[in-house]
Amino acid sequence: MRFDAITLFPEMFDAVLDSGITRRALDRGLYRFKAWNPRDFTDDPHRTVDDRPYGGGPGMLMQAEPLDRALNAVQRDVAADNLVPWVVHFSPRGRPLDHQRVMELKAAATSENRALVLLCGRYEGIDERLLQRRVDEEISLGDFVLSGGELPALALMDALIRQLPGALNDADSAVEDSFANGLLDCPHYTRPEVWQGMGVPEVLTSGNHAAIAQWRLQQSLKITAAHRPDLLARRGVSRQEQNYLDSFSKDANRE
Ligand code: 9D3
Repeated sequence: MRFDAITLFPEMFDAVLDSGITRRALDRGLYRFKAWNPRDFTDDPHRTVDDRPYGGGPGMLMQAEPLDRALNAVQRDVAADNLVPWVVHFSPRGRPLDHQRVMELKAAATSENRALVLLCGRYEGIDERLLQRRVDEEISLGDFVLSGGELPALALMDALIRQLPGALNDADSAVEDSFANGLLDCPHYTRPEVWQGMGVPEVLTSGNHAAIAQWRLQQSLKITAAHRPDLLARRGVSRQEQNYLDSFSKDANRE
């Protein structure tokens, strides 16, 4: 898999890609990454990449031309790897990212020979004409204001890289099921068995693996129903799971 980021802050990517699972996956050759700075595609002495908005208003915009040239350079470079760019613009107006879209982008990258090109805006945004010409898809991280597209681009990379075969060790893999099965994670406990007077649910120290699996599923259902009923509605529940949920609400009514 290949990622190319167009960004005024390439250093931000080093910080994340140099640690943890993303670093190990890079060392294992599971993906490649290049950052491209639009400033390197200017031709004035000040290396200007921004200007004031037509119509007035606060702030500055990223100009189309340096980004267009950077995208041309990326296109040429990825073509040498027999890849075609898929340009993702990170923007507050984009579609909120979720696990399903992460998996679809992984499929596009691996089976359709796409290089994922991550276009990161700064300031108030990017000249609309560049977006119209060059962008395939717009992605948001959610309804809150960030200072630019770099952190969302890194979030997508992290989510995607950990899904690549060989990225996770056995120790990490167990952590995987949570969103993949559409439920939130169950609570976890580690040593000591009593901490500040608080114990661990008895079933977890029982050694009864079937009972433990059932407890964890029940907890996941209960937590998902309480915190994110929208996830349950989207995923649907089996007959067995519905029975659990009904018994939780009966318990709650008795309290
Ligand atoms: C505060 C300025 N906003 C209204 C006048 C517009 C605005 C422009 C640029 C708001 C944020 C940004 C920078 N954000 C991103 O580039 C961004 C983002 C985000 O802010 N939230 C969630 N997902 C994303 S993806 C890219």
